[in-house]
Amino acid sequence: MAFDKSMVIFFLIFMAFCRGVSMAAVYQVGDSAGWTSMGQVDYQEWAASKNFHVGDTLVFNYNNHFHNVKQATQQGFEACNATSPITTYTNGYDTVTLEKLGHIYFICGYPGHCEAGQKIDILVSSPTSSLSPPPSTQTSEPTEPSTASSLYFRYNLYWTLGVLLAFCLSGFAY
Ligand SMILES: *[C@@H]1O[C@H](CO)[C@@H](O)[C@H](O)[C@H]1NC(C)=O
Ligand SMILES: [Cu+2]
Repeated sequence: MAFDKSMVIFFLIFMAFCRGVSMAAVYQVGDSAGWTSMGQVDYQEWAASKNFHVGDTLVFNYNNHFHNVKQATQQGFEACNATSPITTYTNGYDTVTLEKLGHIYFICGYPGHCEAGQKIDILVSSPTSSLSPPPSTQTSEPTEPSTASSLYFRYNLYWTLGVLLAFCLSGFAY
């Protein structure tokens, strides 16, 4: 029983650790193409292929002679209107940490660029609860000391932790 409890605690600590690691994801907008108006990237498609969470970081990589990044309101995003941005970034390598749930909109402020598709709507969502809950600690089952079933439980738990670690390290846990 003590063994089972310590394993459950280990499992919970592990999950917290995994979550912390996963939440620090860094995404370069447009991947290797960066932040561009040349049409190589469908930013809506790019954004739809990711799961953004609070704590993740976006990197806008671009030539700042030709582009900038303006965080826009939903109206500004939809109308490609960059006249009253929430924030303007002009470094050419700008990092933005996602701080809250919901949509965050970015457009390029150079004439015609947003219209050409240099705009992105990032939806920051809470972590999915697709993972199964930790093993039950209920004591209602018969407490026959069965070496076979305890070994099976142990094997099963290590296997589960191994799979979770693999998911965690590849960034797909959340
Ligand atoms: C752009 O937005 C500003 C302020 O939000 C507004 O005053 C202006 O009329 C808008 N321009 C266009 C062309 O919609
Ligand atoms: Cu631009």
